[in-house]
Amino acid sequence: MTRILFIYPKRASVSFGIECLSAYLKSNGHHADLILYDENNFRERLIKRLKMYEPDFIGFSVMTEDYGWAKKIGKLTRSLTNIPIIFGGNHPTGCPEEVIKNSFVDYLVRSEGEEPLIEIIENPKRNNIKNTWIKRKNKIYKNNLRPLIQDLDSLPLPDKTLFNKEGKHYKELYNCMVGRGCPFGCSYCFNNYMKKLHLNERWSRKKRSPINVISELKLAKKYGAKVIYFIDDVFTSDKKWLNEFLNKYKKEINIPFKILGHVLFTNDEICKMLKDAGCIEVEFGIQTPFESIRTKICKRAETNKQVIKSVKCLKKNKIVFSVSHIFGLPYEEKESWEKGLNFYIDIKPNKIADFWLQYYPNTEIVDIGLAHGDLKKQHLKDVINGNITFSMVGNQRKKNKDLLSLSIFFQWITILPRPLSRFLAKNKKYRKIFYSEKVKNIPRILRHFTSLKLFIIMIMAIKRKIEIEYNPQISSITHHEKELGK
Ligand code: B12
Ligand code: SF4
Repeated sequence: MTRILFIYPKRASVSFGIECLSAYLKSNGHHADLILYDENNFRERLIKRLKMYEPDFIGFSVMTEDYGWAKKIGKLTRSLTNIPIIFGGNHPTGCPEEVIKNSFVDYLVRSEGEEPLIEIIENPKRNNIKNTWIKRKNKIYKNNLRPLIQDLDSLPLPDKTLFNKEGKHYKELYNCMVGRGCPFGCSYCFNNYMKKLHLNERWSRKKRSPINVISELKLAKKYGAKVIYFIDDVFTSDKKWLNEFLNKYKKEINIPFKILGHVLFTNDEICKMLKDAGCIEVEFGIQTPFESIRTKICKRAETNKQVIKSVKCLKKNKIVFSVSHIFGLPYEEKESWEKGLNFYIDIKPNKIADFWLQYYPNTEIVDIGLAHGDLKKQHLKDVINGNITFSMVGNQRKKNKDLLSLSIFFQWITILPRPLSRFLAKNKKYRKIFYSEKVKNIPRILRHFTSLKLFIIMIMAIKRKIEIEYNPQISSITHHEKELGK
């Protein structure tokens, strides 16, 4: 039995990738453990864990935004031990030349990690393992990719024990993935690169069978899941599957859930199915209110008309929805930001999540940005080397007061009456009011307050119902009042 210790930053959400790898390792007779990084005494905690757990390998799962962190902690780890270190995840997949350069990276895994990881730990001296780059003294073995896993039911259920023992919230908001890949390939998204990497294969995999997913969720329910979060890129992409799954879900699981959706897979029939099964929130990307930028730059297919239609269906079925927006897209004229406001005011989402464009290496938008001059070669190098900070939109807001006002106004649009929002949008009046980060979070707090209010009303109603049921006096009065039509 081989032991592998994963090191991952402590954040609100689990790493589903690590959960999949851990399950695969365990089903093959190996062992996995996890240490979460935070600034609280990490070095000492790591030393202690290395001593107690005695791992044979150490694994890092690295998204581009985490690469700067992973370099720092990889270096620290190597200063404490010579145990081989494996880097996997999106950034090593997209930028292997850069990542393998680090003296502390011994093995690098590209794309799906289950099979290559097992092969590395079972044959650490082999050089020709598909999906890996392997470093031996001065030589690097760059191996080809293997086919993608198409039968997702063949994989073991994700191992939730690693994160569950780190905090109750990991259990309560349960992340579940029913497929892999996305049917689309938007220019700025990592799927755009992964599709190119696996050009002749089916990147958007057939979803797991409903029975397989339900068996996972029964365990989730047993261990205390309060909300299920389906983190598939487009959960609703297969209507037939959705119908079959949601029918089973309603009968056998019946816990509120949220999903990531897509305008082109949001119609009345789908919304009804979702609502009926307990969907409380749909998140989807619009990225820009400007249709021509959306189609030509983001390479997204949905028109504004289609966005409006989908939003109507969500509202009709009383499903909360949030949209994401990207600032900093090339060719988007800074002054035109305001013009798009009316579109957001019209659709009035429950939340607008705004991001600053991050150029992921090898995605199509990199070429667009370079050609336009918005993206400088040095910036791209910084992304590849991990010299970027995560909170890009936060940084941009600090530098640019107009962007700050706009970003704050986005939050207020979600709660203000439309005529008032339109009034504030006209001649940029909102800039006079929304100029401080301090007021940005007020709508979020108010939204929570509204749900708290609803919660209290609900509890009071339930209490009243119980009182009525157990107190015939109140009950008779109520029925009497009813009869009198009061
Ligand atoms: C859930 C999710 C999150 C969650 C959890 C993240 C996580 N690590 O799981 C949260 C909410 C935290 C999150 C945050 C963000 N995310 Co996110 N997220 C996703 C999402 C939707 C699913 C991830 C997932 O579970 N995939 C499925 C698993 C099976 O795949 P996987 O994680 O890649 O793991 C496999 C392989 O990569 C490999 N592997 C992974 N790690 C390791 C480690 C070792 C040792 C080995 C051997 C192999 C290996 O094996 C795994 C199994 O096959 C993806 C989209 C997607 N479809 O992947 C985006 C995605 C990962 N996110 C992305 C982004 C941009 C972000 C944010 C920056 C968004 C933002 N602007 O706020 C933040 C970053 C936060 C930060 N500080 O860095 C990008 C990353 C692009 C990139 N080049 O890194 C993705 C790909 C979205 C996209 N389509 O572009 N995200
Ligand atoms: S629809 Fe979303 S997940 Fe799919 S390619 Fe576009 S941005 Fe990426």
